[in-house]
Amino acid sequence: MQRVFEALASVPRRKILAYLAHAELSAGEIAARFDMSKPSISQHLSILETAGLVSSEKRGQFVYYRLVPDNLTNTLNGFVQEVCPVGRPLKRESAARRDGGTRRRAERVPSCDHSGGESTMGMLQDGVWTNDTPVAPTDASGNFQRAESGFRDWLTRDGAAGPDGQAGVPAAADRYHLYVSLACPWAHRTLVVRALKGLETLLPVTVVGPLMGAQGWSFAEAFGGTGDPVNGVDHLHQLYAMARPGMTGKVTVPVLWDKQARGIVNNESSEIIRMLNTAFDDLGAKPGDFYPSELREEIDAVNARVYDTVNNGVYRAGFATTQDAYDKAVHALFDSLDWLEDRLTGEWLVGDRLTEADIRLFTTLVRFDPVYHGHFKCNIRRLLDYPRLRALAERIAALPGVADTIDLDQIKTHYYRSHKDINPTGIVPAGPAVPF
Ligand SMILES: N[C@@H](CCC(=O)N[C@@H](CS)C(=O)NCC(=O)O)C(=O)O
Repeated sequence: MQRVFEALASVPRRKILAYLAHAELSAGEIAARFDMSKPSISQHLSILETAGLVSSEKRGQFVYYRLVPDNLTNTLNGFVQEVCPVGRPLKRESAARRDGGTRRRAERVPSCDHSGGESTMGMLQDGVWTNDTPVAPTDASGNFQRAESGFRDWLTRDGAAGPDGQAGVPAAADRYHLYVSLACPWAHRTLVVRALKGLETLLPVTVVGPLMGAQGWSFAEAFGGTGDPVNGVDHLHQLYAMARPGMTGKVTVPVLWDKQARGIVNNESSEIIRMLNTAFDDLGAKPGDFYPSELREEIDAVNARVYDTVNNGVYRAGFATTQDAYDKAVHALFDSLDWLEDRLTGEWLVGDRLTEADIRLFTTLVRFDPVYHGHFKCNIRRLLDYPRLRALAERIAALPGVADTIDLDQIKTHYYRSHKDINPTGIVPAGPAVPF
């Protein structure tokens, strides 16, 4: 598919859209109509055909091409979203066309519309990628609603069941793989624990590009991804469809992938970090317990408030679609930040050691001033206005391997360019300076 994007990237967009509008033409006719050389149009069409986007039929001495609209629409949506620098997701619209003097029913063709409107994003529906669900689903009162993660098996040292009886799979070298986005705060948690536990070799990582385009997260190197050496797919949704054919649901990072079973073990970050805390301990993981039994009750209590009002709270503020929903979210967020600042009398949030409570807060703090303060309107105060929280974030960033998990470019690019409904121009701000 990457070849298709590369080929398409070299074709003026109006010509690609013109392909769409002419459902059945010979290469020669297309070339003549759009002022392109026949070899170059044939080359594009044959790439599109290899990718299953057009079919061809030889009639007499001519080859006629017919587009496969669903596949092509998906691909072009991805193309325009990811390649056009300020492109919006394609909107379907009608276009009447004349063919051989007979007015025929219009093809539904996408157009590249930079004029504003609501961003949409995708999910799998009965195993098929669709991209017309809202970026941030809200309830009737304008409150952002986060979907539940759908894969909840548990990685343990020996394959025993998880803490609440979840199906267990045994830790092993060279069996599991982590799929992440460097932009995503939830995925970032898993990278921090992976670094602290020294799991770089035991648990390799694949990184999606920062833009969540019309095909969702992409591995394509052209869009900042690392490629997918494990499954060779271009988009994360293909992995989900492979893991659970016919599934309906969101396609999110992080993903803990089982290479042996060719399936997803778990896609819930709070659970993945808990697994990584101990699962590889017999296989050479570094010492370190970030969920010690004597502190669990307190960690759980801090996590619950931080998740609701801080980690997810910034999204609730940023994706609110009513003033009331925003007001509630933003005040709850800053009440919690004030509360955290007050309770941070020592180095760490719970007890006198680093725990997952700190790690879970950390990935939100890193993004706070560069993204949430402006993009999500969380601007009552900045992280820099909270000396203890800032010091906590800097303390964690200074732990071995953690600085390498922070990529501010990808973080800013992702948020400011993927959420076109709240930042329609896609412009990424230059500042502010942050200590990470
Ligand atoms: N509860 C999940 C949330 C993960 C999540 O929402 N990830 C975002 C990126 S920051 C995502 O992949 N979103 C894609 C989508 O919503 O379609 C977790 O903590 O692992």
